[in-house]
Amino acid sequence: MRLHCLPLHAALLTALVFCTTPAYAAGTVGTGTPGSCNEAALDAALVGGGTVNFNCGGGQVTIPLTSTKMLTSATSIDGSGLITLDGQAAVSHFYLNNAVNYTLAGMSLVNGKASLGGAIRVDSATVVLTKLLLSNNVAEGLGAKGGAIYTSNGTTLFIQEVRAIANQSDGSGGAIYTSANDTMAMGRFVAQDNQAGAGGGAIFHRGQSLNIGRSLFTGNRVTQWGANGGAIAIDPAGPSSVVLGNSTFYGNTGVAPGGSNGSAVDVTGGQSATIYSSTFAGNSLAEGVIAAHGGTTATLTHTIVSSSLQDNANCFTNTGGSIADGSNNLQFGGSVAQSCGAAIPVTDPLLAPLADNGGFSHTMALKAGSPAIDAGSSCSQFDQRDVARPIGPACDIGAYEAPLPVVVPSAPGGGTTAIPALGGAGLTLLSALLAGLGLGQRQRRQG
Ligand SMILES: [Ca+2]
Repeated sequence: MRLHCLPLHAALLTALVFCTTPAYAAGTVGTGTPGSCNEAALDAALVGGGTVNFNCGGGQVTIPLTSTKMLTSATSIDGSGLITLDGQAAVSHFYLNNAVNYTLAGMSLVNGKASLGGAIRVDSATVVLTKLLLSNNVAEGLGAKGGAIYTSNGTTLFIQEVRAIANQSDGSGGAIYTSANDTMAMGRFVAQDNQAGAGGGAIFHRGQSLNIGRSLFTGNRVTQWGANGGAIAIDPAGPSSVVLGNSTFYGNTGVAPGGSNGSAVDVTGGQSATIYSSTFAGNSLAEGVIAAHGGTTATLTHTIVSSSLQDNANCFTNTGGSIADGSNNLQFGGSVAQSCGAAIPVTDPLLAPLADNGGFSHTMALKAGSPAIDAGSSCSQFDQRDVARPIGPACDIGAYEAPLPVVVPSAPGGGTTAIPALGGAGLTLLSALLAGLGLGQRQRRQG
């Protein structure tokens, strides 16, 4: 049996290597026309596992599903970005069972429905999800978990370049729920507008290791009184390791101050959590943007926690929880100015609106004069956009590394005009234009 080993992003999954085993009869869905790509053809291609591709005429094709695809053999399915599987608000897409490897790539899984995992349920398998859109999937009913994805029984889940948008769980985990003994690592993930009745508007993590890097959480929410974690609720069932880095949390919400803990992130269960090089802004309607309780310590490093609402502390702790200042943080706003720690400076980080600044997901750029610029030390190698740090004399606080300011002579005879905060493409274009005009001049930022 030949093994195909695909190294995942080293910074996210240090030294982890994922191996698929596509040694079974390969299946191709379709015979070259959109009409040939139907559910029966998909069912036939999936028999026995192996590598499954699509031959549907080269355009976008939607295949309505009437049954969940129950897989028990190692399988790798690649839709090449052209295939949508539609659960028609009646069935989920995949139930990945057995202790084998699965890869799902290049597909949109939409309109799925189940009680556990509206699109994908995983039981004890190792799964790679890459270049997927998970949208409008629902976990419905009493005990619902995981609007798009539910894992259990020692599952290992790797997620890369996946967008989870507008999924919903009546219970916990608007997009994803992990059970005890499961591990999950994700990079370049976007969770937007997901909703959970109970905890974790985007993610509810009960499992062991959780590693999130270079991701965006925006517009996620919890809806029931007492539900925690507008974006992420972390409540491990046993020993765990939780690390969140180089990510932006914007506009996530709880139910109300006093009705939820952690409008963005809630950690409990007595396990430590580390949050580094991340930006929190515009989250509201909970006790704290970041909440730690149940004996849990959340350590912040190189992180901006900013709230514009006067009824919302930036950090909240109770029942033995604590927030640790791991150095180089900023906090701003909120009714309790230094709620993330007395040693953390309270100052306006001068964040620009959430926007496309390059990279896989939107970020909040640092405006000129931001105290976050060059205020870090020994940051991670890349920011949320995969821009190498540091730029300038030091790395920046938060998920976004600001470009060098461009200084242009304003007029013959003297004076300069700073043009800050251009994205990489804009900077390249401006440099080219200036070079053409004989004005090219980049100046390293001082201090
Ligand atoms: Ca810098």
